[in-house]
Amino acid sequence: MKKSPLQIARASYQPKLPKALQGNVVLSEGHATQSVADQEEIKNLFPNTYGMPLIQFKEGEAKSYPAVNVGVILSGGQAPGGHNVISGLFDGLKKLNPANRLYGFLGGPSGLIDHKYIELTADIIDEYRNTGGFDIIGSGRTKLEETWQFDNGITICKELGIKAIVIIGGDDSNTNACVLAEYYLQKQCGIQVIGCPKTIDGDLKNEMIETSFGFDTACKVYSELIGNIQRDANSAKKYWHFIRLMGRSASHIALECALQSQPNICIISEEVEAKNMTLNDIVNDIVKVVVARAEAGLNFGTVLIPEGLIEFIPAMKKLIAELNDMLAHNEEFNALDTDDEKRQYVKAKLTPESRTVYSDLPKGIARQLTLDRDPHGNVQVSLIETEKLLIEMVAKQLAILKGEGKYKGKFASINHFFGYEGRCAIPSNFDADYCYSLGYAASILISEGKTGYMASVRNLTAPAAEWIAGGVPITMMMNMEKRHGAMKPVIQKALVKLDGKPFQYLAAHRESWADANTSYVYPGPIQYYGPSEVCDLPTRTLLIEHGKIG
Ligand code: FBP
Repeated sequence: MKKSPLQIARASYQPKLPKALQGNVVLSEGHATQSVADQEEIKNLFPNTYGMPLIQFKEGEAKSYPAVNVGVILSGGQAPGGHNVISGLFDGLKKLNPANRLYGFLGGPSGLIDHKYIELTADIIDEYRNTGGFDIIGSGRTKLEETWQFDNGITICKELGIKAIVIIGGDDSNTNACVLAEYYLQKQCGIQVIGCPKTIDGDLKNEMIETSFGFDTACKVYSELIGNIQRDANSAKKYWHFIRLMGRSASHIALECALQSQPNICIISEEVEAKNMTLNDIVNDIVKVVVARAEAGLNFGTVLIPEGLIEFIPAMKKLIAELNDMLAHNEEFNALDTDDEKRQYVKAKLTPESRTVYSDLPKGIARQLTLDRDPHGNVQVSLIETEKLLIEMVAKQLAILKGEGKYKGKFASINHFFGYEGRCAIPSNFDADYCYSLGYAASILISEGKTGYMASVRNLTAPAAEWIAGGVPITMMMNMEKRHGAMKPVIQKALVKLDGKPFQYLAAHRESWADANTSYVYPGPIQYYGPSEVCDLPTRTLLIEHGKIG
């Protein structure tokens, strides 16, 4: 396969490890832990994996470990650094015992269920060191939730002599990893399960997991693009750019990109919900900034919009819930021929409040809300082009103001959606090092016989040598939440905290970023070689959270 010069150079990059992982490692175990909430319920549901201690790795004496075979699974959306988790796991296992073997299940969790796998040898691993993507074994979104799936897993693990499975995934996949660990302990089948925190969305984080991997690289790629757009906007001075950013429900990506690039406006879904804002409130806020900048002769700007916004507008949330109930597997609706008939059908069945919201929406968006549905019959919120919706509504409002003589500017807009551009980027040094360390930590947890743990690496704003590696019991991160109508034990999803330092930083600065003294920052592309303060920099979210930026 032909490689770019950067790919060739990155193949020989040696990821940095925390000091405690560089030589021989011993475990230091803390006190018993408890779940973040709903302790009694979680304890009852996880009698074997509840309350286990936190684990920290320390430098120690050499120790010999019996050989183990291990299986690894990539689960869910791609995130930069996945290949380094696998190479760290491979190197760690080989160092602990050269007879250890690593198998990769193909295409995500379904590989375990359907017995599709390859053995990951040194030759294969070397091809993928420090590269983006999940293509070494592929990923998938099959959920490991049912006992027949777990039992299929036992069959293949027995066949291959696998004693441990590493699941690299987001909050849901790690929740399932914990359920699997508990099930295998109950069955006494001798298969350990270890999780690794992956997702560009940044919503798998808590006291012990400072960030999920991939968030750093993805945000740096999007911030570079936003910076480039801002430089263009500031040069041409004629367009307003509306930029939607991936990230599912949480606004961490939009917030981090705003902290890096200082756009004129950054909407945070969690704030919209907390302030009970309507779509019109959001539009009016944008209009105010557009008008004020136009008065200063600046008919350009940038607006960052988190992917999940629409779900956080309380009135929209209600409308979507009503549509989900009404349209899930609704044959009567599906039999209607024209868009107009469908629109009338929906209007007739909505509550008066939701009918008004629905009627006020631009027709294209209203149509999207009724057409694009997932296999459960729910609206696929991430497919809704909120950036276009906002542009249309802002333009309408500005036209009214123009008619009233309250706005004299020009509004020309361009819309963007950034997501796939960053999910498979070559991992930044931060993600390359962090992921390699996570994989390495997983290899030690396995060799020490642990199960139901997530590999953890903390103190991430310090140089890599000072990072603290260990394991966190997954039950510690759990609470009970309603999913598909029933209460389930799940890892608590981390949305943007409005009293958290990163949001507070945005809130304190956004007025000055919006006004006529354009304060854009142009982050530029990820740097892999050069001074450490440029190449090894963590996200601004982490730096602000750790008090490194005031
Ligand atoms: P996960 O890490 O939770 O799997 O999601 C990552 C993500 O990129 C989201 O930001 C986005 O909404 C979703 O995946 C897109 O999914 P798909 O890859 O199926 O298009």
